[in-house]
Amino acid sequence: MKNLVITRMVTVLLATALLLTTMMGGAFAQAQQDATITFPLESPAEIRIAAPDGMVASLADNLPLWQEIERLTNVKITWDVIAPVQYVEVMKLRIAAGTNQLADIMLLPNGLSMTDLGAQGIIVPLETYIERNGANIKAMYEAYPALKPLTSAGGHIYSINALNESAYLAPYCFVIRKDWLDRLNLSAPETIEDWMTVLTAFKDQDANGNGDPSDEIPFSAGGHAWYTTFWGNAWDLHLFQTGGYYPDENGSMQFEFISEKAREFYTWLNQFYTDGLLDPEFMTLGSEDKMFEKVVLDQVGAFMCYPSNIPTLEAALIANGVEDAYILPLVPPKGRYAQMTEIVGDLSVDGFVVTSNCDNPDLAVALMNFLYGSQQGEDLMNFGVEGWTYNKAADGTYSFTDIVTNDPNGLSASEVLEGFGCQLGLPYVKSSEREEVMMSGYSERQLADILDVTDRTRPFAISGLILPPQTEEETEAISGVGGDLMTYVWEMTGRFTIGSESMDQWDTYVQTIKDMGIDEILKVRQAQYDRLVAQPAQ
Ligand SMILES: [Ca+2]
Repeated sequence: MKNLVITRMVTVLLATALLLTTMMGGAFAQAQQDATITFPLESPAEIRIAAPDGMVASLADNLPLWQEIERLTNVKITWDVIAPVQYVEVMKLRIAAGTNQLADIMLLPNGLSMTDLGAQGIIVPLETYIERNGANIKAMYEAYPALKPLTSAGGHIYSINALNESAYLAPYCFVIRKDWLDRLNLSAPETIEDWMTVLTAFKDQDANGNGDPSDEIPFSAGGHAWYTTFWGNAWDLHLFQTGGYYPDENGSMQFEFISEKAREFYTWLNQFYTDGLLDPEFMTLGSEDKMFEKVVLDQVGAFMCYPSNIPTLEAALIANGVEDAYILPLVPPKGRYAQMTEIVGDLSVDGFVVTSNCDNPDLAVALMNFLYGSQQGEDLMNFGVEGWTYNKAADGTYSFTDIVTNDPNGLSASEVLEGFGCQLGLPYVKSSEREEVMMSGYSERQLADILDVTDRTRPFAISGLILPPQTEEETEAISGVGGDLMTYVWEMTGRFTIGSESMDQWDTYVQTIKDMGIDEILKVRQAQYDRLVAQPAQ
């Protein structure tokens, strides 16, 4: 929320600066003023947007929020929506077929390069339009320093990406059964050693109190070797959200999956597994949902989840007869090298671009600017239509109406809002306020625990690193290199964990990854990272 305050101040300053420029300049400033767009437009205009469709309702069905946005802007929106699972494939075909059928604005299909599309003239550079009609967008560059490099390629800005202001709220974390701790007279673990002690007690004793001391799974994780890398944060490893490409203290890019700290971490994880603390099914469960099934059967002592999962899981446990079920979210454990947690980044990797088929890019940018950073736009995209889906009190506090919180078909509040058109269609800023209001259905204890873990985790939380796009040359340089590198990494780290490959083979594993061309990939990652920290001038 602090970001937002700064953002709004910057917005005002930028708006003032633009106004002064306009007032002082001559003919050039006059031309700029002509292109400056204010909503509602005096005469109606049209914009066509290609985007993944909503899951609850289709944007093509004239959803209430978008009717309101059309009314406020006098811009008629034509939707070119595609089911999310097909979006990338369909859009790739359309782009290959030529630009003359493309929508004015589209979500850049994942896997297509902004650099390539820009070089081919399929998407247009946005910086001059942002200069004229993007005061809010520019303010976001100040508030989120990694945003501009992420959305730039070849010296141009090409995309406007969603932002997550609530990234630090209720972060993904370790959780533990507080009622199991209480039954065994243990305190919540704070260090990796504490965790080993507590989980060993869960394994050896009747922690769930059903009379059988051998039916407890001390720690479970859902379905892939990736999940267990969350523990790696305590070894100062950035494997979980960042994927292992991370700079060392000198800014030199490393592949942490082959580092000495990774060797120590996997030696520990193997011990953790051999000691019977890790669910032997952790790699074969198939999905996190399967793990949750074990959790609600009162079999699992600790696991990882979003704190927002806790109320549902506790309710299911209680329904299964565990009346005192209490799942406590915890701050990241202190390890030998770090106390740290990588959270989902506050920047969305996929952005909206303007195509060369758009005959009014000023309007396209102005529309995104309106929804992106203005208070009105943020309220619309997060809360819907005032007086209908939400109310805002004089002191600025939000509350959802019954339509949102009490859906007759049992939809969750998020689902109802999505059905109105919220957080769909164009880039938006995911608001912390909305997430906080969403928690109003939690019990007092659940809410207190979640806010407490949010506050106490904040000093240890770092955002997953997202690198700016590769250039054409970079893509070419590593095409064909390390194609199945991650497949190999997951296979081997899984084997090291369960002991089907001895840790004695670590050096061979590292050498194989070198042979696969990791150094060439690191050269490219280094250049990308250098662009991220260099902060190109406005
Ligand atoms: Ca038991």
